Amino acid sequence: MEKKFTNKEVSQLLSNISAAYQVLGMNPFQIRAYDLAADSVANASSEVKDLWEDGKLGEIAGIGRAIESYLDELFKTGKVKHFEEISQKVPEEMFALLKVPGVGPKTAFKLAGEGVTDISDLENKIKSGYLLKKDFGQKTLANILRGVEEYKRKSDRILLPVAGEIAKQIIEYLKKHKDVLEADPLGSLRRKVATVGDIDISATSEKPKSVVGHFIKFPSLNHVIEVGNSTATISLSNGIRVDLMVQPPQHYGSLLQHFTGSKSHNIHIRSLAREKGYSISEYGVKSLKSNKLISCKNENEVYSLLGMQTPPPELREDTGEIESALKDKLPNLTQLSDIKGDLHTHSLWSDGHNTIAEMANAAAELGREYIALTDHSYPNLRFDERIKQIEQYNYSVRNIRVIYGLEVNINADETMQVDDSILEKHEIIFASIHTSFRQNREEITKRIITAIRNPHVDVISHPTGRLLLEREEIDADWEEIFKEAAKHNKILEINSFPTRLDLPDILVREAKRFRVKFVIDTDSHDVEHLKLMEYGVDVARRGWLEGKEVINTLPWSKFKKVFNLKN
Ligand code: DGT
Ligand code: CA
Ligand code: CA
Ligand code: ZN
Repeated sequence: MEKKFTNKEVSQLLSNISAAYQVLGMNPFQIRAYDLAADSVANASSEVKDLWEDGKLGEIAGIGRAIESYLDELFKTGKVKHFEEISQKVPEEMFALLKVPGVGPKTAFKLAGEGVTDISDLENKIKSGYLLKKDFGQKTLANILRGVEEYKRKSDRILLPVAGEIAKQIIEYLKKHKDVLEADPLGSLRRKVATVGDIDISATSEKPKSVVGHFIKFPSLNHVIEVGNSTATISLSNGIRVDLMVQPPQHYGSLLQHFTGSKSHNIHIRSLAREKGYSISEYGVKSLKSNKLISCKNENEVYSLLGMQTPPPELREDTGEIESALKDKLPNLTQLSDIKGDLHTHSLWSDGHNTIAEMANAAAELGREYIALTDHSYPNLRFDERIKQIEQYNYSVRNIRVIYGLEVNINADETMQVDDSILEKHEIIFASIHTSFRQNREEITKRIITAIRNPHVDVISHPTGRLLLEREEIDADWEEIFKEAAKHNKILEINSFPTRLDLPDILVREAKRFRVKFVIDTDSHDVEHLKLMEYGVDVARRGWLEGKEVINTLPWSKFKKVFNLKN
């Protein structure tokens, strides 16, 4: 099978060579060259292997001639002889240890030398005191252990759609059992958190024990972690954990309320309940006066007993939703059916997989009234020809309007990837950071603010640059950015792509306080991606956004006026 070589893998390989060079005490300039190359591959907006296939490897700044020829060898033959020779001079185990934040090449080398084989072995050998006896300081080991915890936290979580798909299968399986009346996904999955720790499922049945018995026979089960009369925890063959809780119908509302969480929401709700003379748990609501259980078949009954509205699950983080619900003042959150257009998409003109017509037809199929094609503004793109093609499409089709836009890189030096004369020909401009993510706070903030001030820029897309489970957010002064966006009437994107979900929910809520406006879009590179809009809507809801704060909830007749577009 031909190996794929993703940017992540290539970048990892180059970092490993840099690490080996460092341990072997090689020339600092060579080391620097590998670090630079690893960084630019990790941050490249296209797949490096694709560029190589097109003979465009040289276009990536940061890859020098020597490394370019090694990558050529890698993609041609699947390996690099020189890299293998270098790697053989250091213990192989050190490379796995480098994944721990804070562990550099020298430490990894030393640890491997002491017989540490992988990250979990590292954790054991610190906790058992073994490494303390081996010439590692207490403080160093405490730092490493903190790095191990951080690594575990990050790698343990799963993306929301992945968790959703698994939960769906389990629920279908549960519902096949005759004693299951209802089954629902709960926990962080129901609150639509961007990443999920474990999957929580509830079921209602008169015979909880028989439901639990069925659950622990789920086909892709790896092993049963814990099992009781009405609860069980299992681990699936892919390592994901699933919790099940079952309650009879008269208390199912209490279970839904408890198991949806969050923990901090529940703690607040329970103390509120006490003030009102109730005790709330997953098993039911009890009146403190009569010491009797009160039946709550659904969640609304629990919340209304406390004299409040039912907060949408996405808001249940104890960040003001309880106070609002008590005052009957919950926001009217935006929803998927409000969305009228998709404004960030790519076609074959840049790195997308489909033609403009295919993208537009698929969007129309989903009920969108408009779609903006915002291909990357590669400087050698035939911009005029592309615009003409879009205009021709618009001329021939009535059910959707295609907007010709661009996604333009904000260069590290604050300039734009292409001249203003190119930007001004287009109907909408998205500006985004695709390189040099690790500039300091002052530099990167200024970079975004300069883009906001560019009169041609309409939207800042995926503002934090994070890639979930992969790349941290940039370090920027968000308050400054939100103020500037509000002042210049510029829009911030909520990117629906499940690895991005960017702006993140917490920043959405903060930006909202500055009266910033938003668009929710898919950043589709394929017709299939157009369906990912729901995940961006989830983020908007977790950020407390109402429909009126999201520009692409406007029907075309109003949207075109905001952007001054012809029909
Ligand atoms: P996760 O799994 O890390 O993505 O986050 P959650 O929110 O799904 O947390 P999880 O699976 O530990 O627990 C599911 C829900 O159960 C949680 O959202 C609220 C409830 N819960 C768990 N532990 C406690 C607790 O100690 N006190 C209270 N009041 N509720 C809890
Ligand atoms: Ca959970
Ligand atoms: Ca759980
Ligand atoms: Zn894009």
